[in-house]
Amino acid sequence: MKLLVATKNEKKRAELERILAPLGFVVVIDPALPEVEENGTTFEENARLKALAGYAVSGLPCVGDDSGLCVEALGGAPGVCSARFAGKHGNDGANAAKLLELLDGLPPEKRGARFVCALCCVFPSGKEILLRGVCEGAVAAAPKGKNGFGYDPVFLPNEFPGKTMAQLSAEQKDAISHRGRALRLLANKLKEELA
Ligand code: ITT
Repeated sequence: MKLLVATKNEKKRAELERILAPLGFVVVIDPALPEVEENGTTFEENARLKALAGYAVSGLPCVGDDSGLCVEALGGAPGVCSARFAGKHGNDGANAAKLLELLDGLPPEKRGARFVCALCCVFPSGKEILLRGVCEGAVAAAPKGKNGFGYDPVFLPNEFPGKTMAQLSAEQKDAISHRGRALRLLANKLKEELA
């Protein structure tokens, strides 16, 4: 099944593709994808806006991904503002530095956080699937690791004690990440639909 992924984030697109391809999906991108104003207040609303915009330009079944980091000590921030936390959209280094500064001095037990990924898939029939995946963990004291993107160098997933997400291989990240979990749920739903 052909699926358009409605993202302008290259690293996110690569993750979507490397998880969906082995599940049997042909991932396509559309260079004409418009810039979507992410004015929803939830990850789900924004994922849906992206999926609808992608479908509108391509006519293909389309997946939108809205994701981010929710930090307990910050009341869930940066949340849907994760990409622009420090001002400029997509400045990963500045976003992570701002987060570490805000949590400076907080002990490990007060640094709880979760990555969230909402996916919305829209179909030419008008049908929509909406779901989310979560990865629980904590914010590290300092950045470590070179893999991944965004907040990966400052996020310690519960499944790999003492390691940041950026110290994991792509396979290790996909097995436990918010995006990996959400995509596997989506793949199962799509297979049920098509059965
Ligand atoms: P599109 O809207 O074009 O898909 P974007 O980067 O603007 O790309 P989002 O609005 O969903 O995407 O923001 C996601 C931000 O959340 C991203 O910039 C990272 O800072 C963070 N994020 C999401 N998934 C992440 C992951 O797997 N690892 C680290 N940070 C992640």
